[in-house]
Amino acid sequence: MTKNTATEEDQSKAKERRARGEFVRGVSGFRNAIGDPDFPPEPGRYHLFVALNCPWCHRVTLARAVLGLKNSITMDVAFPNRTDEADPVGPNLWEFAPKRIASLTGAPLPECTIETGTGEGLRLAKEVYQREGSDEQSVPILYDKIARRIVNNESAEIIRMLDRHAGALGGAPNRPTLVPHDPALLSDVNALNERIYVTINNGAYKAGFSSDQAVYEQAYEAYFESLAFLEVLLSDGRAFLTGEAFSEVDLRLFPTLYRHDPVYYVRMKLNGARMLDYPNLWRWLCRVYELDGVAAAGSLIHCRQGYFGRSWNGVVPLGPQLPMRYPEAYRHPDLGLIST
Ligand SMILES: N[C@@H](CCC(=O)N[C@@H](CS)C(=O)NCC(=O)O)C(=O)O
Repeated sequence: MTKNTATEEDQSKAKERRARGEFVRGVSGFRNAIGDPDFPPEPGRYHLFVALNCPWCHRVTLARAVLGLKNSITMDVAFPNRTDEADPVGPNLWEFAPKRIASLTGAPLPECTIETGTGEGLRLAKEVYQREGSDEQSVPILYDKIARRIVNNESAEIIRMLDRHAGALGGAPNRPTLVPHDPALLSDVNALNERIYVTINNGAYKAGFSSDQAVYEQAYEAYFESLAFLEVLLSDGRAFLTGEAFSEVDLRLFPTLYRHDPVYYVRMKLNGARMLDYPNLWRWLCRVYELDGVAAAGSLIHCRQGYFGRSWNGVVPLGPQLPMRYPEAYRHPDLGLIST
């Protein structure tokens, strides 16, 4: 049924697969686009609802930052842990709670905001959907503040519409082109995106959130095979995955590899190797981290607080500590040359 497995997971036999313990990501319901007659590209019109621990949101915050759209697309940030069983509405919901205390820091998280996109000061991301009769609850959400409607809640599509309309949305004149216009290059981008989505971005969740040993092992193998493949791809000295220019492929790989050593190695049981063990991928990670806006578009505090919350007794592992703490380590491409 699913058309594009670079965007979303194949849904065939999803019910049976879930019953066997496989984590199968669902399909997003809002699929309009900026540029449709109802949603003209204009600075100041659009809004994002995100959580900084969510890797799908991270794609979108990265696109907003590198395209220079931070002043023209507003954004609300949810607390990294969802609601719990004691919540009057229910557990497992994203909450706008700037005063909530993070167990990791013993203080509120300064990036977290109240909800401002609808102007109604909603508490839960779910309520943004409920206004439109939907029972979805996921982030990211791209919202139109003029039409007062959700535009789209599929990150792969949101980053493409931000790129396509970056000029009209108020983007920086010197911004990168994320999706190449050249058809040959575009087909490389699409093929790499698909492999990276299936085996790395979503593959990490399949490894970490499935309760079946065989599904986990297959996801683990595929994840590390793809890392080895990308390590070889970068070994010719190219700066980015499709050549000398930063593209959508780099943007979509980054949120997963940024989380690998400090979070996924433990949480997703992806403990075959660290990013530090891949000198080319490590240097690539540091190169992307250095780009304007990238470091500020993510937060490892939110990631560590969020991933080790409900499913990890609320206790957050402290490492890695050697050879350096993260994210400081991402400022050191030289660390990747140390072989252990
Ligand atoms: N297809 C969506 C997936 C987004 C997604 O799965 N977000 C997670 C957070 S990382 C979520 O909010 N899930 C809703 C839930 O589990 O209740 C996208 O890429 O935009």
